[in-house]
Amino acid sequence: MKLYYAPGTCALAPHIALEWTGKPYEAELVELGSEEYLNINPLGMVPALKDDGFRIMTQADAILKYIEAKYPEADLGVTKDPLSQFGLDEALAFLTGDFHPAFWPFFVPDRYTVNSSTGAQDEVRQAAFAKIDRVMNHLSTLLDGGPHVAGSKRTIADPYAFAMVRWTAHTPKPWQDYPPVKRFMETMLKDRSVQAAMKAQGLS
Ligand SMILES: N[C@@H](CCC(=O)N[C@@H](CS)C(=O)NCC(=O)O)C(=O)O
Repeated sequence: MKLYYAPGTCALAPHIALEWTGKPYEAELVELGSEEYLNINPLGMVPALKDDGFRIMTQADAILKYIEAKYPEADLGVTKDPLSQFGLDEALAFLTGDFHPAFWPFFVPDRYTVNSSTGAQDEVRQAAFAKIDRVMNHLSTLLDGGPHVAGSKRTIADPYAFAMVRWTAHTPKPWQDYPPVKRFMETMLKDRSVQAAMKAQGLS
């Protein structure tokens, strides 16, 4: 299995999940937007995954689910009862559909307005920050009931949240200002596999 990543992006999530499986894998650093990477993944985004004989796989949540399904012995999912499954799926959908998109207008405001003035770009960032704060508050609520994003055990939702929560370091309200998220992040940062994936991506 080969994971394509750019440092500190949401590709950190499957990188941690792969570390958690303990199975062999490769991780290849790519340059976002480069011709070379577009030839591998026409969407030009990370993460992407290549597994034996299959086409390139994209979409962080689908990749995480694939890793979980491929290595059941790593126990990165939940029990098969419908409510547990719903809890994990709901968390993954929140992370993909609400959490991740909240950040992009903040980081690349020029994609969200055709007005290139500093004022217009700042307005996009302000509007984006309000949404980031909302999703961080919701994540705080999820983490208030226990140390994991979904259910009562470690799942693929944990590294997914971890990878993106790190981005709040660049916003006016970093994760340390949301107490349940702070507890979660500090626990994750002590995890050896998390540390290994971060080291491999040149992150501290
Ligand atoms: N829908 C994709 C989005 C992936 C995505 O936006 N990845 C970011 C990094 S976190 C990226 O590659 N951005 C490059 C770009 O937007 O050009 C997924 O969930 O995997």
